[in-house]
Amino acid sequence: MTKALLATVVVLAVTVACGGSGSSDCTSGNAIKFTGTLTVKNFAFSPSCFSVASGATISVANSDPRSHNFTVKGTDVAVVVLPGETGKATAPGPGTYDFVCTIHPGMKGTMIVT
Ligand SMILES: [Cu+2]
Repeated sequence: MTKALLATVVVLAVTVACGGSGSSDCTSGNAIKFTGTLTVKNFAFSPSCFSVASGATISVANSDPRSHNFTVKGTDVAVVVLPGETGKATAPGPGTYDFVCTIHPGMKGTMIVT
């Protein structure tokens, strides 16, 4: 009985975490497990849908000849990355977050922090 109740609570928690304000169809089911580096190339983030552990270091490598930034909505994460350089950010607390380059609003993605 107690285990069944716990399982129900976990399912509800996961549903709420993934049904938040994320604007994309990035979910825990299709997010790529993050490997440490977020690449910026040709005005796009890769991967643009990933899962990462809270507190993990996110290296943002800019392969473009233009400056970009990695800004996570709803957090204080905002890292400027100059051409050819790599910036570092720390994954915030658990939740689903949209991120964007505020210089080029078309550059965006979603990360699921666990
Ligand atoms: Cu940019």
